[in-house]
Formats: sequence, C-alpha cells, structure tokens
Amino acid sequence: MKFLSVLVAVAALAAQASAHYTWPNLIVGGVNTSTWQYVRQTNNWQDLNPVTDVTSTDIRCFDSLESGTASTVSVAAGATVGFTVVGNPSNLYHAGVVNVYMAKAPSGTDVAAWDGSGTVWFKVFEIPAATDGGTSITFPAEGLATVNFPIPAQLPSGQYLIRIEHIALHVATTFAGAQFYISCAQVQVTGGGTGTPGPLVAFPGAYTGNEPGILINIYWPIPTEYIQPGPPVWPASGSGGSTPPASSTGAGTTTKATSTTTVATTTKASTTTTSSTGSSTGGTVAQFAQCTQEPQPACRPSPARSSTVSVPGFFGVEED
Ligand SMILES: [Cu+2]
Repeated sequence: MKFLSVLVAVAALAAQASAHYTWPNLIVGGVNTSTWQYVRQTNNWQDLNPVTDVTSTDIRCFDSLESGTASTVSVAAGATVGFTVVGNPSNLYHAGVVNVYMAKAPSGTDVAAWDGSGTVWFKVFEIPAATDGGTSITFPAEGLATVNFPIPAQLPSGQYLIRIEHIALHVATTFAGAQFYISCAQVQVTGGGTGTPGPLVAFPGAYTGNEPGILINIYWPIPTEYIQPGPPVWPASGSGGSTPPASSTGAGTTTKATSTTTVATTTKASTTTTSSTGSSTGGTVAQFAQCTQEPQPACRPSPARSSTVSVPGFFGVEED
C-alpha cells in the first residue's frame, strides 16, 4: 500500500513538472539573447508553473520573488522582436492563446526600476484561437517555440516593458483553471513615432477570470466563436502607418518546436521548412495536418498524464 501511494505521488509530481514553460529569452535583431538577460527572471524559472490568479500582482510580470536584475536593450520602433519558449518541452505545448502588451515607464523612471503598476498597458499583438461557427476550434499558437511580433512604428521613443502571456486553456472550464505563462522584457525604443497607444489596462485589473476567452471549455461543445481576452491590438488594423497589422491569425514569424536559434523563418517540428513567414494561414493548416498525422505531445496529451473518456462526442481533457 505504501509502495503504491509513493508511486502515485511520484507520478503526480512527474505530471506536474512535465508540461510547463517559461519565456526567458528576448529575440532582438534575429538573435536569441541570453536567458534572463533582458527578461526579468520569473518566479517559475525553476518549477515552470503558471499563474492562475488573475488578481495577483504576479499576473503583471510574475517576478514578485525575484530581484529585478535584467538589462535594458535598444530596439527600433517598427522592428521585430520576440520571446523564446523554454520548458519541458520547449514550446507552447498547451492549447491556448497569446497576448503581448507594452507599457511605458514614467518619465524620469528607469524601466529597470519600474514595477509596471497603473493603468499603463496596451496590447500590441495577439494570437487568438480560430473558430468556424462550431465545427472546429484551433490554436495557431499551439506548439510554437518562439513568438515574434513588431514594435509598432508609431510608438513614441522611450523605455518600455514588454509583457508576453500565453493563456493555456486546456483545463479552463473552472474558474482559475486557465494557466498564464508570463514574462516581461525591458526595452529602450528608439526612432519612435507620435502615436498614442491605447486602450490602456492595468495588471492586475485587465482580467476578472470570468471572460469568455478565459473561463471556457474548449472541447465540448465546440465553441462557435472565441473572444480574445483583453483590449484590442494597438494600432488597429487598417489605421495606417507602416506597422503590419497584428492579424487574428498571428502575424509575425514563428519557430516551431526543436529549433532554438532560428528566428527568421518558420520551422516545423520536423525538418521541413515552410515559407509562410509573416502569415500563419498556411502554417495553421500544416499544423493541424501534422497533429492528425503524427500524434505527438504538442497535439494531444500523453496517456500518462491524461484522462481520456471514450464517449462519442467527448474530448479527453488534459489534467495538469
Ligand atoms: Cu503545463
């Protein structure tokens, strides 16, 4: 009996530690910079666990237990930057969506010494779920090893925090079930424009946890639509300027699992390199095909960590 309970405990621990991730690297100029160099070290740098309390201060930068020692890096307005996923495995393993927010440090305050408090955050990029009225729901961010996005060209010069979050929705059917994987980077934006970013939100404050895009059963019934949490992306698509619109299908270049250094191209988990840089329309289809053809961790929960019920019309829910 004791042996059995130990086995169960070990299995539970293994399941808990097996499928989370962090965002420790900022990609600047196509280079994957060092771990926690320009990104503030997060509380979960060892255990990889997510934030689940959206009212916690840790929903902001998840660094309450760490001393902020990150450096600040210069990036040009209009340039593409990104974050790299590190975990086990090192990709956005869970079904979910991505948001990227920025906030300008108050004048006279070094961003390295700023906590990001206040109603100061605006969204610059997102990768929502894709729905088609109830036949299917797909997550274009699922399986990504990097997420790249443009710094808006209209953004005024100055020091900013960049906050990225992956909201994992595989166990989001109960309140506080959604898992937030968060990091904040410190940048000095140069050559900026004269735009006025907005709408502005605060963290905590932006989410209640009851949003239809956060408290959601993504399995059954298949959602007819998906409402991305948070404010709309700034600047709005079609509002002019030279910034590519952060489209609902995830503009920006992405790197699939297994590649940690290639950031300028879209690379699949296999060795196949596609030319879908800048658009994930083709990538989404390819990713879906990949999932149906070769069962893998990025596509479905492994048997050891899942409870799959073989009832027609019911989809197994990953537990961790
Ligand atoms: Cu996980």
